[in-house]
Amino acid sequence: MRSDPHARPGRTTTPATAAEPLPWHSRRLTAAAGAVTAVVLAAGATLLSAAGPANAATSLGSLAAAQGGRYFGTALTQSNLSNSALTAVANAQFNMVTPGNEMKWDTTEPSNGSYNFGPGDQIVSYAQAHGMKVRGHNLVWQSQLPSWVSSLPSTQVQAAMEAHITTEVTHYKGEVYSWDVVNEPFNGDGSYVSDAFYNAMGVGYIADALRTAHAADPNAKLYLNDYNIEGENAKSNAMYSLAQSLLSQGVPLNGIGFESHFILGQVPSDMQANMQRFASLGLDVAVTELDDRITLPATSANLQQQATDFANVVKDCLGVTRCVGVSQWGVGDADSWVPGTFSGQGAATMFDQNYQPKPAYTAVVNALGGTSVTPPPTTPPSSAPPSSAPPSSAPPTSGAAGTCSVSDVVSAWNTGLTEQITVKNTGTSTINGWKLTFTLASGQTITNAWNATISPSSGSVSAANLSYNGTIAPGATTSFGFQANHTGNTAAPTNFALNGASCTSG
Ligand code: G2I
Repeated sequence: MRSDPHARPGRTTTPATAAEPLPWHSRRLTAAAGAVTAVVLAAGATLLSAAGPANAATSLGSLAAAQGGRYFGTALTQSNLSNSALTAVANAQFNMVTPGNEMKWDTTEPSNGSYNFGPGDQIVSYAQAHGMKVRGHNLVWQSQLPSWVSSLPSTQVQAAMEAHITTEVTHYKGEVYSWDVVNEPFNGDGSYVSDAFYNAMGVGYIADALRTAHAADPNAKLYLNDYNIEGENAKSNAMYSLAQSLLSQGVPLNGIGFESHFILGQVPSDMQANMQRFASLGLDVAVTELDDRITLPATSANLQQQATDFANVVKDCLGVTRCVGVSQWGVGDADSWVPGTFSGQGAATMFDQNYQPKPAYTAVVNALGGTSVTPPPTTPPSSAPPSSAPPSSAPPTSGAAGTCSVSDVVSAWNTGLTEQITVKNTGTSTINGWKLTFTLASGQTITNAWNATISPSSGSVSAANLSYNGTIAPGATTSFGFQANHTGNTAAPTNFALNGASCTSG
């Protein structure tokens, strides 16, 4: 692979200073009104405690989905799947997966005509089991290309490329949302990389690759993907000219991937405008491999700048109607390619070495529709019913036994967890105003909640409805959730009772 992928001119940004607003860990997050279907988060997060670093509870994927059906993704490798701390965050946060290496040519066709889809299949199965879609990455690239391809006589390269594309795209037909059909075709000056494909076929290899992929899976979105094309420069101009040319020839090109491997403080200020010019051609655009590398050790000012950078990228995407989503390259700093490639640099993702959210995570949540509110409240919002007693409007029958069932889903990582609780009214009367009491496992302390006001933060707690979700019709459900710190016990709560009556589980 190339030794220096990703230096670029920077966005004009003001370095973070001591005059910045309150640090991220003392802010309260309130999710904006989102999609009604979003289970993890719909509206109205209420903070109980401002303490602790893990108070930014929400799902990036759900927030992105509420922003016009966008996604928020991550790269995952095969070895990532056995790291439970990593997968807890991946499952809780992301709804799109890009295989980090498992669909590349050196894995999928290590020798001519001999295919190996096992590693890629594992990623696809994992994604499907967790409700995530898959970006196929990638079909044609000069890197991670087995030597048998570059050793072929040039007269045989086209057939090898077409066979590879047809076989791989057919294998994953219907299972991937999109393909990076050609990856990183340009040099920094906008000239074409002189790889086996270009040398054998000239620039026509790109159209041929796209047509071959389209024939194998007409429903997959077909992308060209590259780095250092996020701002307007010689390389992005070359990509733009190529896209125009391909579209004018009727070549099946659906989108452009902007890898977005940034250097701290150097997100181009014209990124949105640059993505928009591609979108205006009728193409989708996506941020495909976002990270933002810092010279180590990272200072708190660095992390604040990184938060600004990440938020700017997300806002740039949201500003372009055809920007379909954002993917980070790796779940956390421990999984990033950066330290292994750029000596002395790292801390490039939204989650630290222990998968705790960094300021960039909170900034992205906010950019996706959350708001920061300070200071945290000392009393429940006036719109919520009092937490000390059932609301007076609750009918007496709602206290009868057997009128509720409760299901819950826990996603835990090393020191934190999120819990999603769904309450069903199994009775015959409408519930108007509810309070669900339950017992938290020992060592768990709630730091943040959504769709309910919860107090106290540990032990026996009460979750009360907010102004908009107090009514549960017979047979209907309502959901709320919280994030908590734990000291090792990640068990689900027990002793659920709704308005004083025990609930069954289910
Ligand atoms: O370089 C960062 C990314 C730039 N855009 C295209 C992406 O596909 C690329 O991903 C990285 C992977 O994250 C690395 O994991 O691509 C690298 C190779 O170009 C990957 O590194 C390779 C190592 O170089 C190999 O030594 C190693 O055998 O990963 C291989 C599998 O672990």
